[in-house]
Amino acid sequence: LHGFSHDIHHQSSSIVEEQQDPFSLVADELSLLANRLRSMVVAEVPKLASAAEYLFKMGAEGKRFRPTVLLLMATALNVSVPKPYLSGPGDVLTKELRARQQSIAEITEMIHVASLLHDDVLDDADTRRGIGSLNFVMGNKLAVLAGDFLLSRACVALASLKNTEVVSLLAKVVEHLVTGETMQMTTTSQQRCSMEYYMQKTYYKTASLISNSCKAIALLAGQTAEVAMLAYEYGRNLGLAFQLIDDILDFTGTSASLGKGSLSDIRHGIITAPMLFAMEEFPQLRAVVDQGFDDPANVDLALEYL
Ligand code: GRG
Repeated sequence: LHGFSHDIHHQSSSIVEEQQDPFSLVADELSLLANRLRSMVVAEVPKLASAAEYLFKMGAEGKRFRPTVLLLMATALNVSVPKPYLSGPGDVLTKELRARQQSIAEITEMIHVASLLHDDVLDDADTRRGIGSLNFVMGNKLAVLAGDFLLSRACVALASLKNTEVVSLLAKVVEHLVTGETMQMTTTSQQRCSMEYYMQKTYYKTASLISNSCKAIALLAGQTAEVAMLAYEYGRNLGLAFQLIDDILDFTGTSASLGKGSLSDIRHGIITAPMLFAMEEFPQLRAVVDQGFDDPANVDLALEYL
């Protein structure tokens, strides 16, 4: 993100000079997004309504990394919106365009939160974003239904953009999330210890949402297929890097900094990048990994190699 804000610096130095932090560059739009999400997920049935309210509770909103990247991507790409697209009253069209891109940021966050809800059920997690996870507070059944509800609201918002390419891009991401999660759940010992498998799974689980939503921002801006592909590549690499750092933080972070318990991957038997790199250096770690991590003593043993 800092690299990204550096690029913007060249285009619009005044914005960055005032506020160096990339998140604060879009602070107003992030609070608009928070309000919009709250109003978009109001449900008819009281139980579902209170689940939705809990999800977008103030102070437990997560980092909003994806919306921030998308809004900054929009700022970068709208600078050079092709002229034919802007023919007519430029200001109105630019505002409309920005609103459509804000909608992509909202849809992306809704898909992300839906995936977190289902993930916490699958992992039986008790904490998320520094508070009790929805499954912990309201039960697995409601957490699954709240995830489905959010996905439905995301689909409705997506359809209203009336852009079939963007709809199919983001609809496909849901399949990718499910694919990545399934790949993670059903590995053979060989796959668990393969960097190639890890990267493929990580693309599906984390990078696909970021890359395809970045591409959607470019497409809405009327950019060429080439620029849209570059936006996709940027998002893909950023998403992979984000997950690598997330994997490291699982080993180095604290409950307070992570908003959930640390060492959760290894305790769930998930082999992430730090362990894969350690295995390259210490081949004897493979035998420890193969024993699984049901026994906490084995977790401690593996940690000695990291
Ligand atoms: C129902 C859409 C849907 C999917 C079901 C469970 C599942 C399939 C997919 C799980 C995908 C998943 C949880 C990937 C991890 C992505 C990730 C790095 C999450 C953490 O993101 P942060 O750190 O979280 O941005 P905050 O809370 O800050 O938003």
